[in-house]
Amino acid sequence: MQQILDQVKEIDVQSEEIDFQSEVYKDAYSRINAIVIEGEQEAHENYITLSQLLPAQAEELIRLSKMESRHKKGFEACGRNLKVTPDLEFAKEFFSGLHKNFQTAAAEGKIVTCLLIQSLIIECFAIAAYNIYIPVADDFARKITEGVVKEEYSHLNFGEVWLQKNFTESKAELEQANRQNLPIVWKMLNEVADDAKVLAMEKDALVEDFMIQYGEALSNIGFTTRDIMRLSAYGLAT
Ligand code: Y39
Ligand code: FE
Ligand code: FE
Ligand code: FE
Repeated sequence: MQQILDQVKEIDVQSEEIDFQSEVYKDAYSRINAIVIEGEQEAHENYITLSQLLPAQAEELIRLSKMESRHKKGFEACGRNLKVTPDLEFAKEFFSGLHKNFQTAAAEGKIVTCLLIQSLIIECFAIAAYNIYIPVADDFARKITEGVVKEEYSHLNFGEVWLQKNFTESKAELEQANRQNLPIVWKMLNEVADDAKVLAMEKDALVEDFMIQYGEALSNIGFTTRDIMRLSAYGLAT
């Protein structure tokens, strides 16, 4: 218990020491905030696309897509609160690899690949980033992010449940989609590492949290520990 209290205190001190109004903080925030806003926008669109690919679950998927637009509004407010203008052009470029792969998969009716990209990879990336951000966020953004991350777990759960039910038929496509898309995630993490560091978010912590979330998701779907080791580190060469 004392250990937990010390940890909480340490986190508190850490976020008190950050100057949220410094130019260097606001500059880094203009990109990270944009990434999150663009990510939420694309997630919104991706769940609408998934609702067309999975008409039996359209109602639930539309519900998820609406949550994503609320998340976007929340993060826009975080940027306004710090008087930061998000660099949305940078963010579009940042997501272009996963975006293109999702679009192509959707056009080919590859539901498994779409679910892997949005509901596993992007949701795990979001959960890792939001969990690492919460202790070092300004008070306004912390409250918003705490509300958002709870919902991201339910989006991840949607993908896990569907892929677990259809595991046998999906396995080969999951392997292939993982090989195609996981290296893109490591590249994205490298691209954002310096800006994240300015916000007091360490790259190692982001990688670790992502691997934990993603590994747990793969396990829930039905992969063996051996498969998970191989899949979750694919393309990671730091
Ligand atoms: O499902 C979702 O809501 C995910 C789209 C949102 C993307 C979040 C992307 C977070 C990456 C931030 C990297 C900061 C270090
Ligand atoms: Fe979201
Ligand atoms: Fe999100
Ligand atoms: Fe989400």
